[in-house]
Amino acid sequence: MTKKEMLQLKMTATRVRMGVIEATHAAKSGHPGGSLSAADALTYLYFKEMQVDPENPSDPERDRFVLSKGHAAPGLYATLAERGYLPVEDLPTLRHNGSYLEGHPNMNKIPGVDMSTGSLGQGVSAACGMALAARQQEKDINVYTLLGDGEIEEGECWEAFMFACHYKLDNLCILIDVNGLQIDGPTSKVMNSEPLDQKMDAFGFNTIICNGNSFNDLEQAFLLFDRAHGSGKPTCILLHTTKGMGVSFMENDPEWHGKAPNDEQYQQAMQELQAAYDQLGKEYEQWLK
Ligand SMILES: Cc1ncc(C[n+]2csc(CCOP(=O)(O)OP(=O)(O)O)c2C)c(N)n1
Ligand SMILES: [Mg+2]
Repeated sequence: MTKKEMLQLKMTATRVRMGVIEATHAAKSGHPGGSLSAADALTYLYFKEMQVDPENPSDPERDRFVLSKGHAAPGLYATLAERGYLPVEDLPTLRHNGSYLEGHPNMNKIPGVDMSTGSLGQGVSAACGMALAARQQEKDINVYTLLGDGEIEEGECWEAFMFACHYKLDNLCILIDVNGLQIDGPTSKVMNSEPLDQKMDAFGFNTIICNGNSFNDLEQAFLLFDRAHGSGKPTCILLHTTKGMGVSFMENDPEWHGKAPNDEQYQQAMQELQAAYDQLGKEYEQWLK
């Protein structure tokens, strides 16, 4: 990827993070931690990887995305807003009475949401069904789904993983946000899933480990997914990320899994993100010269 593209993606991901903070602060609830860890992957998916058109969100030929870790809804909504599916100004209506931006994604209300999720473990199963349907209809559709590393403590995920490999769904890309934390502590203490790469390999996946907060790494990982088409193997990308990424006091702290910033914390978070954005803007201008 060119330096210009890289800077643009970083700036977009920073605006996505600002959207997450705006939304959760206004809602006085919601899930910033896992939205921030996934912001780079969501940005890459919607701005580089997926064949989608915000002008035609229900195009039957579009690639599909299922946010299996549905609590990261603020991250998805902020990404959809940046991509033009919905107005950025609507983000602060998150979780308010009457708003279409519910605490977890509702496919019947939000343009660009392909599956309603929130009950952990279920989204990945729906994604498998979508990938199988696309294959049976001989359509060139990729299906992407994002899970959390706490979510995979749900047995249903492993049933879906078996299904994906049994049916050779090489148009399916399972992303797992390995941020090391779930709702109230480290996944290694609550229910250790490591060595995850070996487990996914053993199930039959084309398994890729990447830094999920690096656009260079993400580019390489999705290239390997592309190359796996025709192999009969579904892809699993293990995104090693930092929960709360981009807001210093939220990073690596399980407290920020499902808590909103108060007014003071909101100010600090926005200042940090604005400073990062301005810095990227300067680099971008220099590059243009
Ligand atoms: C079936 C089900 N059980 C419990 C919950 C409550 N819950 C919401 S998020 C979460 C922890 C998820 O951790 P992880 O998948 O690691 O998410 P991330 O770190 O990416 O935010 C739990 C237990 C739920 N949404 N669904
Ligand atoms: Mg996690």
